Amino acid sequence: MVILKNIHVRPGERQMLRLLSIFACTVLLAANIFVRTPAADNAVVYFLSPAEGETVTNPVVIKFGVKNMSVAPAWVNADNTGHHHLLIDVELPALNLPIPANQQYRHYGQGETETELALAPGQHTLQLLMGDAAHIPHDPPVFSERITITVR
Ligand SMILES: [Cu+2]
Repeated sequence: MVILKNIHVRPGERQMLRLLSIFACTVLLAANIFVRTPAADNAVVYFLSPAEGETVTNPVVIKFGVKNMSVAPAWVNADNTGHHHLLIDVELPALNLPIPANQQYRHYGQGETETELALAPGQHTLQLLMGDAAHIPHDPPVFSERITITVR
């Protein structure tokens, strides 16, 4: 404090410091604004099918499995429940933000536990990630192994 008192701050710099502190507060707020839903430490999500390394044909039937957690539609907000997200040829997203929604990050917000997809021939990676009512991964996050399949 004594050191700060002795530093001479000109009016322009004072304005800059004020803006910087507002910016810092905004960043801190944004980081905490998404409250993550708790999940059981032993919650597991996995593929019932296809299997790692499997060669499949279109339409590809993908079945989602979950243990020690319940599947619920996106509008249900309860601890240790969530809905599936299928990640296709993409890395895990930020785990403290809503999961993106596009062709690579697919939401199963009705509480679906399987889907049928038409995938281009060749290799693809698939991964499951649970999300809560706000489509945010749980704390701790519940995601599957990333599997590689080949579509003929
Ligand atoms: Cu979602």
